[in-house]
Amino acid sequence: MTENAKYNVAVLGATGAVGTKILQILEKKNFPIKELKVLASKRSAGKTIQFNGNDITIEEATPESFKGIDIALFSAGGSISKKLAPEAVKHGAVVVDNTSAYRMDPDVPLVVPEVNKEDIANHNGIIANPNCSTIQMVAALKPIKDSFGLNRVIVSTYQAVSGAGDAAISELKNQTAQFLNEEEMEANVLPVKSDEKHYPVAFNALPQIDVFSDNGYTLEEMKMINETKKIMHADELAVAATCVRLPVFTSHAESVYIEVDKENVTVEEIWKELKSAPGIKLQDNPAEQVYPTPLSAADKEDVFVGRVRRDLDNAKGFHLWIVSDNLVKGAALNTVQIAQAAVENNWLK
Ligand code: NAP
Ligand code: 3JM
Repeated sequence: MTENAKYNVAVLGATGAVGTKILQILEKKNFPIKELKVLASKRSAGKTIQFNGNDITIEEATPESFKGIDIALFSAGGSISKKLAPEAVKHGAVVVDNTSAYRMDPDVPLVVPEVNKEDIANHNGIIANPNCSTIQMVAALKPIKDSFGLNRVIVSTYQAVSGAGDAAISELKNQTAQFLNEEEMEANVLPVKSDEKHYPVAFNALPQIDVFSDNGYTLEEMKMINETKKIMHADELAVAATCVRLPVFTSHAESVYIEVDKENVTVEEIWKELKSAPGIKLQDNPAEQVYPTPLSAADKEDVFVGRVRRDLDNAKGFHLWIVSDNLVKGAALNTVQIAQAAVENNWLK
């Protein structure tokens, strides 16, 4: 990095659940910004957003928005990324994309800096930020894989509504009030806004996140499966996922079963690796009821791991409970960390 270099940064989707967090984290990390452009839809154009104490006017995102931009952080949905990321790249920007639009493109690095930061160097203008559920899982599994090998992962998720945007957050609030007032709960957003049926999430658990694919898995489950193999450079790793939406506002939790390669690994050895891993905090003491929960992880930057225990039937099997704020490490923080790594290592080009 050139000493004291500053960059023109655009945030697309700046008014959304993810975009709002991205702006907070850029501020908190004192990202080297020369000029900041905040972009959203026509609906928001002309309104203002506060950044570092200044009012910044929101602009409608168009292909021309990216003229002179060095780094563009995208979180306005997959179709908008498909349309505007190539335009931003044409104008010379490096795009960090938070949607699923480019994640499995072989030409696009898919990065969790604690796991595969070096992949950023191979970008051709677009770097993809993984799905929130994938990020926290691979961050915790990386130190285990490095020390003991990893053959299989079976994960069940307990995901917060904020992963489905501001509309889903409002829906859980409204349904909760309706239920407590003994009114009928209205469901229009979850499990998937564009799908045929909608079910209340309040006081419920929905085993559908994103739409179904032909193999019986949802797209969210297929994202976890495919993205995990790509980020860990492990095509041979067996991964299965069941993704469930819960009436929780913030933080995804995951019950994860793993099979390591090495014989006779102990829980204490796994603890030791997790304790020294970047971005991971071990909270595991059953005797004192210590373990992470969605509320305890909310607004924190780390991925929290607890309940590490040996499987009772498979000597190479272990169970873990992994919790992290889905909008922080699961989305905005990881995006900003990718941009920071690109800047610090001179990987913007
Ligand atoms: P959200 O709260 O619904 O916000 C959507 C944002 O996109 C708003 O800023 C909205 O602007 C903007 N937008 C919508 N249509 C647009 C258009 N035609 N042109 C420009 N901007 C437009 O959703 P969110 O939860 O922040 O998620 C946004 C996207 O980020 C998702 O669709 C998903 O692809 C991605 N995401 C990724 C992760 C992850 O795990 N990495 C997690 C959650 C979401 P207005 O306010 O003007 O409508
Ligand atoms: C999280 O394209 C869209 O409408 C957004 C769908 C979406 C995604 C996605 O596929 O990009 C909503 C919430 C994600 C994600 O991170 O994969």
